[in-house]
Amino acid sequence: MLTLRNLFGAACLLSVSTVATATTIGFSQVGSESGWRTSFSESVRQEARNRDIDLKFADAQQKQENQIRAVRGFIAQRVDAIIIAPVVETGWTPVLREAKRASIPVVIVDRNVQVTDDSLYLTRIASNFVEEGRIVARWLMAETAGNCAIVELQGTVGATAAIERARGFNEVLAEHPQSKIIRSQTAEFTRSKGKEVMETFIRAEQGGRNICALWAHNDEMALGAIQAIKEAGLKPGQDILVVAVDGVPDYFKAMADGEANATVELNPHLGGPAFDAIAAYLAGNTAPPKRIDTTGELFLQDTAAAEYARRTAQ
Ligand code: GZL
Repeated sequence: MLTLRNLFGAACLLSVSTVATATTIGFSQVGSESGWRTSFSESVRQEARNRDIDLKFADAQQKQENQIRAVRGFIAQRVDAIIIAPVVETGWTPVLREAKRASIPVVIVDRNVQVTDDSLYLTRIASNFVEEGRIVARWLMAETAGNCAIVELQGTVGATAAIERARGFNEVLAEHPQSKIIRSQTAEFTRSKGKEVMETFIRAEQGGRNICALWAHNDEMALGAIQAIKEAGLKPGQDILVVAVDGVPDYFKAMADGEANATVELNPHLGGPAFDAIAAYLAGNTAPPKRIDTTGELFLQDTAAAEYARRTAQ
């Protein structure tokens, strides 16, 4: 006979089993070096809350050793799955093998890992960084009739986004012999380093008068460089054209103010597709596509004010 006592006991058992089945996922994030990165992190956290996922978030402050330590910690905690946003491409094979030996699926998001055995991760969700570089370069070559002396602020050395954006940009530049990159240096994807390096470029290039355009591998570095251009008495977006990638709100504001010219949006909402791939795997679909593409589109000054309003209203 079903008594209230039995019913209560069954309810407790069910609630414990429900709690016990909540998915636990470890997320090793690069850091918080840019506006894009922080919006990416917030998007993943929100998506985890939406799905009742117990997210273990580890910020590596842009150091790979911190990421590897965090992933080993997730393995020791026996999480259900691991998401890695790798700061650089190399050095991942040993810890990915440890995750595989522990039968814990790993999803790579954003930048890539350089491994010979792609069974070490379930899938990679990311933009096509080479295409981002091509899109920006094509716009700049059209804007300058293929005749432009360019300074380049590179992203973090060894990061896929830096390697591949440069590859795509240079591929298009090679079609325009009147254009070339006259100075290039890493500014580590940060605003402060972007300002610092651009100041040295300006000093080295006749107070900036030799420079036709700045190509920055992300908006954050470009925003720092814009400050340096203004402090040198020049007009960013006019005296020196400014092009970048990410599509962060502050950069849309700069374009709306005429201080920057173009960017390619980088989708920060990578948590949903990552959680979907993990859920499918845990439900028995062990073969999601190896690569999920999230490449964004080009944005220019003509829509910047509306885009800024839309993105800051939310
Ligand atoms: C690219 C991503 C880059 C962003 C930067 O997908 O890895 O890292 O473009 C961030 O803003 O630092």
